[in-house]
Amino acid sequence: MNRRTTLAAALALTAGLALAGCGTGESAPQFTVDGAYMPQPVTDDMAGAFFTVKNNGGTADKITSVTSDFAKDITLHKTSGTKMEQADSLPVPANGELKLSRGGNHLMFMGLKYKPTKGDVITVQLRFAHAEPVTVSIPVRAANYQPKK
Ligand SMILES: [Cu+2]
Repeated sequence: MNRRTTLAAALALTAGLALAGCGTGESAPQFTVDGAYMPQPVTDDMAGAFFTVKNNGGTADKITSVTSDFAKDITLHKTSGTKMEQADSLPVPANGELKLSRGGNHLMFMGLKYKPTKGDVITVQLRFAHAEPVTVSIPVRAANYQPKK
């Protein structure tokens, strides 16, 4: 059971990334995450989450997986038409952003440890093909929550 040490390592790496990214003019991927939320799920079977990842660097990257103590199984999903399908990765363009939103790309959580309610905060680690992991705190909102534009 080394989940705790893995998490600690991820946090340490994230802190290092933030420091290394401060004031340097280089073009390595540098991420900021905005507007994260998880609508309070109806059951404890499944939950979704949304946010925007901004890449402030000149190098494209992609999210390849997401881990959390909150759920056994977290997958990346994209929506084509009315059908959602699992994606192996989600691209974050250089000097661009990856948007996860209702009806579009999203994170899908299954095997939840508990049913989250409004006011809870879920912590996840985004893992990239190239950059170090980024830890994101995702507040749980009302089931019908819509972010302000
Ligand atoms: Cu989905």
